[in-house]
Amino acid sequence: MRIDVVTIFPDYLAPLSLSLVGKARTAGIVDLRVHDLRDWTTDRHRTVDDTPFGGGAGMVMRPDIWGAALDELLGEDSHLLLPTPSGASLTQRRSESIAREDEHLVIACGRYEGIDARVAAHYADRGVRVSEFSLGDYVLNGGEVAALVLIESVVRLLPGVVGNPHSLVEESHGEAGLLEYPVYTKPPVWREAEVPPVLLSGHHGKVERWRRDQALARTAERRPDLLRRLDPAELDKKDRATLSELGWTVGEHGPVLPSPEAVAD
Ligand code: J9N
Repeated sequence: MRIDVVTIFPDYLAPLSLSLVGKARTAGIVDLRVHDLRDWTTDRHRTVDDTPFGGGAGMVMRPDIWGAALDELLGEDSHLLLPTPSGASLTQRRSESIAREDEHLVIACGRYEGIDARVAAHYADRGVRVSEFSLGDYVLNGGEVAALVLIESVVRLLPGVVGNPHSLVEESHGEAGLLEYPVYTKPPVWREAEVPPVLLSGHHGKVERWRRDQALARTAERRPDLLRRLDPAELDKKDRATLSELGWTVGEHGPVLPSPEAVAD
């Protein structure tokens, strides 16, 4: 995969030389290049922004500078990605489809006030695949951290990057739609806290059941939104018994928590 990142802060992307993404680069699995947007300016001050039409606080990034950069970097089969707090949140499913389908990503990191809206519209009109994405409902100063997150989440899914592909499916936000169960290692007692005895029992079936129950209980407690989205066909009798003990019932659309008002007295 080829990835081009355009930013006014190229040093912000320095961590992409480290760890797993750094290894994927040296292994030739990903060709990642970081560009300074100011290289496409033509004035003495290397200006990339201007005041907003209609007034208001802050500055807006100029379409002419972005146009010059993106005309040069986009090819026939590129996916233009724009981090913005107004985009839909990045999800594991989205990272998976990018890792599976895209040959070339161009990530345009704007500042918080944004890039002139005609830029995304222009490339979409020209037939470029354009996606605005967010990381969540909080404000960053610019798109650089969002670019780092997207790149790490996608690159780790490329064939040959993560040593054991098994660890890619057994994790939180994996296909089961549940949070991960808690994990433990040695020592078996640490500051008087014991590892749950079932994990030391050597009984594989009991361990699997315990982990599934922990995943269900954690998801119910921490992410009821995820629990409600589970496909009821994926829940067996034992899952339903566990959920019932947690106060949930499984309806035709998935698990539901009966509201107190709905209970007859
Ligand atoms: N989730 C999120 C993205 C952002 C951005 S992208 C560019 C500026 C700010 N803030 N929050």
